[in-house]
Amino acid sequence: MTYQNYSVDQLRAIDNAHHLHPFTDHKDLREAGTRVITRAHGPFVYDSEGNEILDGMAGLWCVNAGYGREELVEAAAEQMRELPYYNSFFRCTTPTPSLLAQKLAEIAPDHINQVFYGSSGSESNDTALRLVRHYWALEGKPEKNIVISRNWAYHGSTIAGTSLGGMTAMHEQLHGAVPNIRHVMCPYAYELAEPGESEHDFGVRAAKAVEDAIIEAGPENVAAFIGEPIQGAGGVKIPPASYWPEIQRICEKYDVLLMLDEVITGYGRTGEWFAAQSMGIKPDTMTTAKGLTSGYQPLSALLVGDRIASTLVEKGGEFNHGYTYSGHPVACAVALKNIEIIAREGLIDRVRDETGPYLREALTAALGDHPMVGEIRTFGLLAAIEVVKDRDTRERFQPEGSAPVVIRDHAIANGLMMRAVMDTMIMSPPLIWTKATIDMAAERVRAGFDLAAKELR
Ligand code: PXG
Repeated sequence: MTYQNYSVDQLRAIDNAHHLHPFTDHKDLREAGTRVITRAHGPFVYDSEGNEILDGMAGLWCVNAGYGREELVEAAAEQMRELPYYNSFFRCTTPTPSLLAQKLAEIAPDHINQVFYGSSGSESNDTALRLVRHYWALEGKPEKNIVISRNWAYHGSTIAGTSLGGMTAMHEQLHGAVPNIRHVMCPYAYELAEPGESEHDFGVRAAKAVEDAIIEAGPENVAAFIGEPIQGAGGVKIPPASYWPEIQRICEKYDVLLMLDEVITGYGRTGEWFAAQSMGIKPDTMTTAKGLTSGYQPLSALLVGDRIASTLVEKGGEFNHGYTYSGHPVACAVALKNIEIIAREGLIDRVRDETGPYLREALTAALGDHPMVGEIRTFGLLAAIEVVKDRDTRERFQPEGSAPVVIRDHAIANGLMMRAVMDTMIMSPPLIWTKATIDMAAERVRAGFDLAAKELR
């Protein structure tokens, strides 16, 4: 490795001098310095000090098949030798994006059979937004172009992704969002359900907020609703079971397209290939990325349902949109191999039948009685723990979001990588975790909470 000629201190200094990191306070980072991750294997990452850290976030919600997969390395190397790049513009294609599209059509819900590629979730959400508006224009209804989204949604960091998303701090720096995108409440029962309101009723009420927004805008003006099946970056907000079927019903009632953002939930995380299958819904578009290649290559795939695809094909006319790396042959080769591995090793069934339920049991056993835990929720291999100062009143520590950072730092020091989102601790581990890995993680989270409790009291 080229970097092995440098000491860790030199690498830190170089990073500090030249590297602007994403979602970072650059003044802070210059003072605090960075943790240098140098290698990884299986469920572990290793830092420059040689610490072994269990990766509870699968990188950034993406390394579904775990680290150190030689087969993925080989798939990339083989493709690079044969054909490192060619475009899929101007009536050209290359073999791997075609074969991957066929595979994706096979594992996606039946009514989804077409794929448009990008290199990131943000890019594919841009594609999705353009595509639904283009669809309605082709259908002779160009005025049907408003998209309803939700507070706390994360749909990426490009201008379209930020505009679709519902993160106020990101909107504040946007200085002009993409027009005609509206936001409604998200189905976050822990904070938004009324006292005494059942999960079911809350889910129906949260879906009704979408219907109200459609009616207010006029259904003839609304192109689509977009949502993450489970809000990830917003704090693993798992909707009540009543929510998605209601959303589906409402979209059908007003002829509004359903755009599902499966960037985090796709490729096994919820115990099915896609959360659409877990929730039993039929989206018109599904944005996928991350777990598609287990993060070994940057690649995203917008999965497009038959309704939109058939209009594109029947009406014709160029869709003026695409990226240099749409259908990158190397990224697609890695994705094909990654999907083969996930299927061959039965990782998805394991999440659904074994590790998903066990993650919930283990976290509940480790933390269910902890004075700083307000709620534990999981779905497949996604987990959230609400951090409170008082379990009964649900009072939070002040300032907002301060306590989880303390827990996170202790968890990392104890060998578990976790993330803090406001007042919620979250986990999204690789699908290769076993019951033994989960036990190890649960013990380390508990240690993180205990040490934080001592520090905060
Ligand atoms: N949609 C969803 C649901 C995502 O989670 C994107 C789109 C954008 O994907 P790209 O590949 O453009 O980043 C994401 C990405 C976090 C965090 O802090 C989450 C994401 C990205 C960066 C940080 O949890 N999710």
